[in-house]
Amino acid sequence: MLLRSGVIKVLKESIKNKTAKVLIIGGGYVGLPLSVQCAKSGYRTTIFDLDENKVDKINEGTSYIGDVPSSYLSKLVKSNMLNAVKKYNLHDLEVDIILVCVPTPLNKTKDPDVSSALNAAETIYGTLLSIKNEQLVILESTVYPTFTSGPFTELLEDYEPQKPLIAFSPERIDPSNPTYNVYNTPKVVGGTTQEATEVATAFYKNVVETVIPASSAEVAEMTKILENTFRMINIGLVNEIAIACQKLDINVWEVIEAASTKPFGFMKFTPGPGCGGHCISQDPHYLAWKLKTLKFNSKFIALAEEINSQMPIFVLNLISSALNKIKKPINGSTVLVVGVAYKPDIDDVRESPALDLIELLHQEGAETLYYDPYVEKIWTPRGDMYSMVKEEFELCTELNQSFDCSVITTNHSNIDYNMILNSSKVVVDTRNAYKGVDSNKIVRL
Ligand code: SAJ
Repeated sequence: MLLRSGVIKVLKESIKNKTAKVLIIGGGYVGLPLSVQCAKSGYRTTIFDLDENKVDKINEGTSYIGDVPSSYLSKLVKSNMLNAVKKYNLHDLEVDIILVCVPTPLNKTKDPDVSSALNAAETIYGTLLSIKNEQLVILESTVYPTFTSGPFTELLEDYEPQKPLIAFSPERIDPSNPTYNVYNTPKVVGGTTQEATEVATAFYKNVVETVIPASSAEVAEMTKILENTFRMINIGLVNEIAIACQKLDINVWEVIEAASTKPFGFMKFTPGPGCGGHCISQDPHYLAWKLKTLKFNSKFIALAEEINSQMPIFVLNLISSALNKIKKPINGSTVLVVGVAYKPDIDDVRESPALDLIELLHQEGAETLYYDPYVEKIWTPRGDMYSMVKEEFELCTELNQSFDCSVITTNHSNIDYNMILNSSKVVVDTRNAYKGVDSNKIVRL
């Protein structure tokens, strides 16, 4: 049995000459692009996912993630640089580097659900470590600070003879971002030991353009939390500014454009019907939860959450006053919600505030329909299912009939907003989709 130092030397060598084999646990919007980048960089890469459909699709070379073209994926699969496995045949895998990219959502009470990350650790401990002497395990899923060196490592630490090197590196995937991808987005990485940081840094340097070593896993965990809490709080601020401007009868969009001319010390955020997505609206609650265990309440996160989560109600009131203009109550009116994805030009509806608004409209008795070219079907938080209103929508626009009110909740770039305006009696615009359009039919956030 090699001494630990010798084993680590072997691992470093295998990283350097790219004979190291990589396993990615979790083939989702983080794991699949990362796997492709690892394989493209010359590392034989395997993806393990509990969803057997995903495993089959990957092995067929069929991508299910917009940012990963199937042509890319199939080339790597055909050249045997990338494949996927199902639970039952993890045992015959000899891997050196394991990247954990599993979902770490919040539960209903906004407490972190890290069960998938702990299950991944058990999978590693139970099946994989027994195969190889030394391994590098890097957690990429968003967690609360101290989780990596705490519960995640504790699951692995009584493993003999060799404990794996363990590090944390926050995923910075921005779905459908046309400029930034896995390769050119700088990668922060911090190990539970200095050695783990060094080895993880050496690996990522062969996979991405820029690597930023941190002095610990906690620094890397907190980096991710700061990045996304910064956004959530500024979204909350600009939403409160929008409410203030409504009360002062000032056009908030003009104010934001004017403030954006400041070449330093200002960063543009825009208001909307709330804060959706699986990152920004969720990650800051990891920090809030951890701080609560330390008897500290983060006021900023709680306040931003309060403002952002109230925005659907604020928009409902805008719809009510817009319908009042045409002497119609919400109850019985036909309201078309336009754009239900959580941000423009993607099909992801997770935590989308449009779903909350649809539920509120339904509760108020509106005949609620939605139109979103990216999303065929949705379920509201209460579980009601809606299919996209393709037929009625096209009929209305062709026959120039009209919806009592249309509300723009997500401003996809491929929607004809003029058509929406012509086929609605009033329009509530929460995304400045009608910038520069002068019409008394439009009520703006
Ligand atoms: N939102 C606003 N106003 C804004 C910005 C966002 O209302 O000024 C809303 C969006 O409509 C959405 C939510 O907030 O519902 C989140 O938007 P986001 O632009 O932050 O998009 P995400 O959630 O996809 O965030 C990702 C993040 N990437 C990772 O966490 C790895 C984030 O760090 C990126 O900065 C962000 O994409 C981005 O820049 O697009």
